Amino acid sequence: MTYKLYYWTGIQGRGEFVRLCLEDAGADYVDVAREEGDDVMQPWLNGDHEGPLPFAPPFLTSGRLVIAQVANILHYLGPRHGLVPSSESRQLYAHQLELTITDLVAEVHDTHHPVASGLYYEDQKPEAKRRSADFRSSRIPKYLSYFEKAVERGGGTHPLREHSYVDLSLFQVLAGLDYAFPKAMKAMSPKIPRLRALAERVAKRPHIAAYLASGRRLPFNESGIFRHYAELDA
Ligand SMILES: N[C@@H](CCC(=O)N[C@@H](CS)C(=O)NCC(=O)O)C(=O)O
Repeated sequence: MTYKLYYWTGIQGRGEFVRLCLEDAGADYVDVAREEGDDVMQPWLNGDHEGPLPFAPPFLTSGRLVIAQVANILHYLGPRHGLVPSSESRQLYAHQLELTITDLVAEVHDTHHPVASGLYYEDQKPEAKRRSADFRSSRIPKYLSYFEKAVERGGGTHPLREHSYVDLSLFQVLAGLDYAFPKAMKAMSPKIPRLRALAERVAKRPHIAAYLASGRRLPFNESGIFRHYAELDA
């Protein structure tokens, strides 16, 4: 069965967390908007389809299923592709960690759009600067120390004691934060050795290494979630 992933073209965005899972699994999938354009998603968002109604991309179809919300999509894909442990308690913990990553991603978005998503960055620069200063000094350390501790508790290499979709998402979080806030992340790095090692291992996984070297992996840019504005990393 071929999965269909729906996500905005031109950016990694939140779709990338799903792509990394599909790529690592070697799953058969189509990145539909990249083939047919962003307009292909509109009927789904307007509710012109049967079944569950997605609020926003990314969403995934699998046969008759329509699944939205990154953490929910990964909660569905994980057990099907051996990317989460089999016990209920471990799956709940994986989902909990992924929801925490979702919270972090929303805060990353708000560093450059603290007032309104519908306004340009240029229309909210003073607020973005203020928000980013707090994000760098308080939120990056709090989130990354938490995930570092989770890896430590999982035995030192994975939060779930084995490779899982959470590892893939943590790789993406570090890659994105390194791009957006290189100075802050340089200062943070000595405090997160286990997370750094985890990200290096993920990048070397054969399917992930092949994906990262492919044209399917778009570069980060200033339209996505993780944006580099030097003034926000000052
Ligand atoms: N919590 C959702 C957030 C989804 C989301 O905000 N998607 C963005 C693109 S990255 C979007 O298109 N939002 C439209 C909107 O919020 O109006 C998830 O993790 O999937």
